Amino acid sequence: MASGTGLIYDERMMSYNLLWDFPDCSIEIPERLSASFDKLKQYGLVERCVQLSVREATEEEISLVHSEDYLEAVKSTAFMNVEQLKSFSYKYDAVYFHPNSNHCAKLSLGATLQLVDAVMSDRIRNGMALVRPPGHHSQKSDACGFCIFNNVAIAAEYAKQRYGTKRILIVDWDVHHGQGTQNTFEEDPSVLYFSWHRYEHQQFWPNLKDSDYSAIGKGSGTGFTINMPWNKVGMGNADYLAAFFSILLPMAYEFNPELILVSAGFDSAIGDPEGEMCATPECFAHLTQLLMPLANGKLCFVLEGGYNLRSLSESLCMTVRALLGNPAPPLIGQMQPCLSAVETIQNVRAMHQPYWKFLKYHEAHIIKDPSTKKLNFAIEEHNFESVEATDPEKNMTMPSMEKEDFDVFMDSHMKNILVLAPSERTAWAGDEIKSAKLNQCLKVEAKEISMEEVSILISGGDTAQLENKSLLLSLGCIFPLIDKISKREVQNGIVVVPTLSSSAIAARYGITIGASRVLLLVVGEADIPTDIKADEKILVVYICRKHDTMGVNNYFIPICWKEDNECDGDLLYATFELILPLAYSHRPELVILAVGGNTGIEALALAHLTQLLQLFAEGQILVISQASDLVETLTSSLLGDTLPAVGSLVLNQENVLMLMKLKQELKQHWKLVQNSVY
Ligand code: Q9C
Ligand code: ZN
Repeated sequence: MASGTGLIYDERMMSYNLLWDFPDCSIEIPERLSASFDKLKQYGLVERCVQLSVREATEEEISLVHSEDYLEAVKSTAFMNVEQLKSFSYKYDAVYFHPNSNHCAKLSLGATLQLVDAVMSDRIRNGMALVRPPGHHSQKSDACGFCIFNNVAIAAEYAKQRYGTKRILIVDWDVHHGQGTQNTFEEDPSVLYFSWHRYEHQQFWPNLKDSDYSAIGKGSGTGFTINMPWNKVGMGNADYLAAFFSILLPMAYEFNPELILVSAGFDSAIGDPEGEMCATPECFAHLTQLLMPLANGKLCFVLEGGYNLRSLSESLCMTVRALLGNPAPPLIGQMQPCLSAVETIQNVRAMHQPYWKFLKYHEAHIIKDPSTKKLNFAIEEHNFESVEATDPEKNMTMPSMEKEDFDVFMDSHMKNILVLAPSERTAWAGDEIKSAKLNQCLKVEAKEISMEEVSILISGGDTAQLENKSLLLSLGCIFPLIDKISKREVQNGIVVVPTLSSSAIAARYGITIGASRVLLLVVGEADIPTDIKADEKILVVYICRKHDTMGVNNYFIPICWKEDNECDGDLLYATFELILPLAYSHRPELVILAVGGNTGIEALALAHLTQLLQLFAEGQILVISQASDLVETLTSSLLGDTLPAVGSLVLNQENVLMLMKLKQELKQHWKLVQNSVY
């Protein structure tokens, strides 16, 4: 299995800059690279990465996307004086040339291809290329928007040609539309291109109709271009997450890419003068971690934009930390997408519905005139006070914030969110099980638990089950694991038990030793005591085949599946549509996943779920498994190994319709569940 995170940085890419007064381009400065690299050093991330060297791309490689004439024209700029450079630059939109531009553009592309080579040949698992010039605006025969050669588009063609890669996902999270990349692949079904971008109904640069949600690709590539236009500024963590849950992730899982290229622009982060968005740096750790279960972990990040040096460097560090396997810090801010974001999401889903089974069952209505819709929303648009009043970061998103104030905000914000990861990743307790993976984990001794100790955890009528001897034995393994996790001596744990009923008591125990909120996800059958169903500190999602709708409320959510279906697809669908939004809203400080023996769900699908649940509580999760044959796979997921794709993703219509109904009931209370205006 490939391991390690590659990092590419080379000072030579700082050797060009703007030589005349040209406000459109003044923000694209060499310090963007050095500031990013310095911050990586400061956080000790550079030495944790595998440093890769840079090379110049060849003309043949450039020609994978660009025309001969354009290549020659760019070459000629190396010998121009300032006047000539100026008039050459003005033939294009928002780009400047310098005598070193050609050399740097070749290094920038070469760095990108080095990263792709290292990932595709399994020398590393994933990586980040710090490059300039950026690439995603550049076209076959045009420079544009600070971009000269389209690094990511060429990388995709290169991977297809050199490695026979059949499905490539490009995630363009830069705040501008990568129209150059879109144009390259608009008729190509082997490349799924996703871009979100500031759009403001075409008022924002590059002001193209083709950046709207209605541009979905052409010919056999129809359905393989996904545009998410943001029609308001101020989009934040909840909006970005909602876009991933509602659109990108379901489509990406269905597409099943062999490689993911990320056009990683950080002008979509808070404080950026171009984007004017509000996502905080740790949001990029979450977005990264959400992509890591895909493509067998083969992720290549390539820098695009990002013009607030502080925000750029912090966000980039968060991304690299995630690539290295560190759990993401919890996200701040109110977990509610704004109305404008939800309108965009609904329109994109409606456009793509004919092409993707994961989108097939949704509201297919397009909202043409957004101003006439005013439904169901507490927040109509971001008003910069949507961060909770109790948050010390209140008002952080003021667009007029001075640089000094912004740095003060960032200093305190980063100090608040960064915690030291436990030195040990995974612990286990219980009887010996044959599992090679468990040998890589810390064994924790079980302890004796008395009935009295347990009976104070659950009230009244539910104590009867405590007579059960095996329950006490199970808890004797579970409690020490939760102790270790909560003391941060380990990050996560796994245990095999005969009955899942211990899981509800485990959740309560987590609360008593200090977690403010727990997420308990049960897949299989378990007795959930009434007082735990009613406990607002414990969000219980209970996925089963038998109906247990007693005591349903916003904190006890049964998802009852129809008998005799295989449910791998349904489980993933439920994960994106419901479980992840619920969990982000609840903000658990401990996650407990309990899985039964005969759930009809493949181990691999459960492993994906296990990996995704590590997005919460800084990865503090306890897996309670009824079946010992799941242990190897689930432990591997807890250890952060890469996962193969889930085999078949069949959706059962009945289950999907049931989920949609459930969403309708829950969205009033759990706002992140809402992804249509209805
Ligand atoms: N009045 C990247 O982020 N702005 N490029 C032009 C015209 C150009 C951004 C404004 C922004 C280019 C890679
Ligand atoms: Zn950009």
